[in-house]
Amino acid sequence: MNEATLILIKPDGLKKSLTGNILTRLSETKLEIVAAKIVRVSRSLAEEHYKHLKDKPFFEELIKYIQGELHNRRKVMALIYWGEGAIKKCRELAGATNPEEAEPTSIRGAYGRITTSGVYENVIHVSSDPQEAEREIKLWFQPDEIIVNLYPTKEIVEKESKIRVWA
Ligand code: DAT
Ligand code: MG
Repeated sequence: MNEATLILIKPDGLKKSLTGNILTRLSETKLEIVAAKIVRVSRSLAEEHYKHLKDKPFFEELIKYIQGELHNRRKVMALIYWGEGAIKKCRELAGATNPEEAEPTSIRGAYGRITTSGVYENVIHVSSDPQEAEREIKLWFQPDEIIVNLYPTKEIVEKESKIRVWA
């Protein structure tokens, strides 16, 4: 069954110039990229994304990490991969959450590290299951930014909303 997963190349991945390497590794899956963009991560987006970890002692550092404050790179690359078994395929390539426990040939095993303050800098995020994927994709992307119809949508008329257009 086709499914979708959110992928984030985290600020350490961008700072270490790993985008090409990571995308090359992910291309082994033969999945399709159906959305991609560079995002400046707000505090509220970071907190919402990691809300399942808000009681953990490392939460504050994790928020700083995903916002790029630990790497002076205030952006992440967000993509959606889509196809048969997308979540399992991408999580296998990513490797274990803890980079020291990840297979050395996995993305996190090859490129991740644990900082002295204990943050797992594991260069990539992959959704953990279909429910999380849906929650995360709806958090990071609007329907029109995705080239396939993943989830039901509706049309609304927004009155008096201010948008920026090219001058
Ligand atoms: P994953 O990213 O593999 O889905 P997760 O959702 O449990 O893992 O955790 C999200 C991120 O939080 C993870 O990529 C790195 C960080 N993290 C998780 N557990 C940690 C720990 N024990 N110490 C430090 N950072 C941790
Ligand atoms: Mg997770």
